[in-house]
Amino acid sequence: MDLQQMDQFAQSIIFEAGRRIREAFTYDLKVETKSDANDLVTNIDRETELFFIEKIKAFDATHKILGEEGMGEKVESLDGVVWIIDPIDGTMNFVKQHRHFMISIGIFVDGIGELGYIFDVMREDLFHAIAGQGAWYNDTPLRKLKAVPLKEAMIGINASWVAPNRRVHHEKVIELIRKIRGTRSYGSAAMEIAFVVSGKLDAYVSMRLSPWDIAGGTIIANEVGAIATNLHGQGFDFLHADTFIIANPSIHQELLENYIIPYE
Ligand code: 2AM
Ligand code: CA
Ligand code: CA
Ligand code: CA
Repeated sequence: MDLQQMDQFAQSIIFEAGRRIREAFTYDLKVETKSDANDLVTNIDRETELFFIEKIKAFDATHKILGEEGMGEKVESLDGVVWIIDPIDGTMNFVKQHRHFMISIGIFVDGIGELGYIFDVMREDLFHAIAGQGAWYNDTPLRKLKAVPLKEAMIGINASWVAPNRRVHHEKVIELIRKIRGTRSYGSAAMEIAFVVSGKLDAYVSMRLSPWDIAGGTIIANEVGAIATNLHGQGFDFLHADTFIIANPSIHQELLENYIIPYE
């Protein structure tokens, strides 16, 4: 497996997909809802996923593709080469703000995350990693994360912890919010993960994410020493949805032990 060659190919189709998405703003987006009224998808999400599938299959027909919009084949294991793709992460931002949305891709070889990408489409900013070789923000290497005390931490979390079907002990989250420097909520899991691996956030927590939301980001995380697990401290399996936390290694355990405590 030539990772360098696959990395070049992946970067080329990511930049091309980005150009196509930016051009799409010149014609109408068709917006539909999925599981609920706030769960959006557009024709561009689907077209972008199809674009990736066609390009990847032409590159190597044995590669499998697991994408959010389900335009590829059914993927039931991580055997062989598997691309896990979110064609647009932050679809609500895409529709409403025309910015702050990402292409997120993780490439696994026999279950090992080897190449990870988070691409800010409007800024043309790429976060990427090659397992064992490092991670970069465009051409600049990303450093190993430096320790941060919890009271100085800035944490990405959205308001779902106060939702009626909340999954964590909310009084503990209130304690956490009082203790830390501040919270942020950007509406794109991939963007928040990109901020954690580059030290602009110290942790990001979500009550429910799918493999395509985090695949690229967790591969980048490994290279900078960020720790990504579910809220029980276990590794994500990349075939099912789960709770999620990624954090600076100096606060990951403290967050899970004392503040972000799931009901079951
Ligand atoms: P998406 O834009 O690709 O759907 C904020 O909503 C973040 O949570 C986004 O990264 C979004 O990804 C993700 N997300 C995961 N499941 C979602 C759902 N059911 N509805 C809305 N956003 C979801
Ligand atoms: Ca979605
Ligand atoms: Ca997503
Ligand atoms: Ca998406």
